[in-house]
Amino acid sequence: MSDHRFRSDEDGGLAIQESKPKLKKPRLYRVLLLNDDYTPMEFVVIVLEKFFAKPREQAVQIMLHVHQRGTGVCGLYPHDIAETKVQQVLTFARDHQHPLQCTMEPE
Ligand code: TYC
Repeated sequence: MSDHRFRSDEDGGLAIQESKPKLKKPRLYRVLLLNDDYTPMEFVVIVLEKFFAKPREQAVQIMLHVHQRGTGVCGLYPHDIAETKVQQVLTFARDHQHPLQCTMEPE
């Protein structure tokens, strides 16, 4: 019946482990803005629009939240993207002589 010389799944005795599709969800990090007494409100709104793609209304809300509560979330990102955003904000603030601080923390 089934002639072993012509078996189509012949593997020479090797066990083949099928690999599972294994794209894991990345851990996310919150990027935070910190309040200070000197950075102009308008500058913070521009930061939220420019680096976090927030529409103006939402940018104003987040800015006011930070102003009133001390800190606020700009967005959730994988580690390397969060790190880049933090650096972009710090560089932009320093370039404009504002003391605005930005940091990240695990979700
Ligand atoms: N507190 C600042 C002011 O009164 C405004 C401000 C808001 C600064 C948010 C930083 O992350 C910040 N001009």
